[in-house]
Amino acid sequence: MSRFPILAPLAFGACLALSPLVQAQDDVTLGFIVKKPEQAWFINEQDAATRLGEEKGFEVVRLAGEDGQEVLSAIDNLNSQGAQGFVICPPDVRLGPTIMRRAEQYGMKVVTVDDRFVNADGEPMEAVPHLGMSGYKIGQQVGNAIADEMEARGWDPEKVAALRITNYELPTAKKRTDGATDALLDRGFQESNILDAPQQNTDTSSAFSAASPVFSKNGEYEHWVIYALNEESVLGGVRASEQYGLAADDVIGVGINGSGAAFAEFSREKPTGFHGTVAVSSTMHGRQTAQNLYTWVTEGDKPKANTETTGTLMTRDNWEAVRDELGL
Ligand code: FCA
Repeated sequence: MSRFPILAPLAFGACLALSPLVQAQDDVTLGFIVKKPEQAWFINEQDAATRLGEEKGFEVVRLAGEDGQEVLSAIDNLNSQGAQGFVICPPDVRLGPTIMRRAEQYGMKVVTVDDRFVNADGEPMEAVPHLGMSGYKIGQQVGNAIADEMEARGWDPEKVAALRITNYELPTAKKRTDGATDALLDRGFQESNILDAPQQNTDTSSAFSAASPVFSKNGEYEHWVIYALNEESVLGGVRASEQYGLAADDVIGVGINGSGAAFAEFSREKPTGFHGTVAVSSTMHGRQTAQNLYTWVTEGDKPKANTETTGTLMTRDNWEAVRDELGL
């Protein structure tokens, strides 16, 4: 009886000091590192995470990581600010093991968003919690949207080419274009009319450079459809089709994301070859990953290994309604 009142508080204090799992809630700083800080998709994710931090009382440090060096400096920078962890969309998924080594040196927790780390064998790093698109299904939605619009325009499949802008180094990108291809083939698209344009990156300018020569070498087709891992890349393909001299009516481009890049295109007075995009909530991606990391830091609950999100087709006709529905 005499010893407990003294020992119990001591033991409790020692426990708190030794337990790195649970963080006082008013002292949380989390990083949010993205590969393309200028793209609307990523700006929106970082905004949503920042807003959540304001609501819950933690700080979000927004950082760019456009290559491996920049990511490592961002992690050093976060460490000097006392951050407990970060959300990241890496510039190259193969950097996963290097990024994790640096984070572990500092005892930081890491979750990935959009692009999932792979290990040296190219397999997903299951130990790092991830949230991203269900790439194959969303790709199928793209393929079906293109097939529907081809039917609506009454195009003869023999005379239609597909510009498939690919990025096979990024697994989610491959899943998306594979899903679109499979859906198109199921709907009767001619396999030999699918022409590849491998892009170096995931942006508009790399897609434009990849697409231009494909148009100029294949002048025999009457109509074109265009797909890629995201709308930024499809827009690069659409711009290349315009430069080649194709009319908007002869092009059906369908993207993925539903971000400011698509809104700007739908807001143009005259329709372009950009028919639509499968919109996914970047707001939800940013908010949910920040929430998952915050819960992990403050309560010790590690998030689920993999969460896959779904999409909704957005066109010139419904884009504002879909945008509002997805909280964009
Ligand atoms: C990748 C793409 C982005 C976005 C994200 C969910 O990172 O590059 O445009 O589609 O997946």
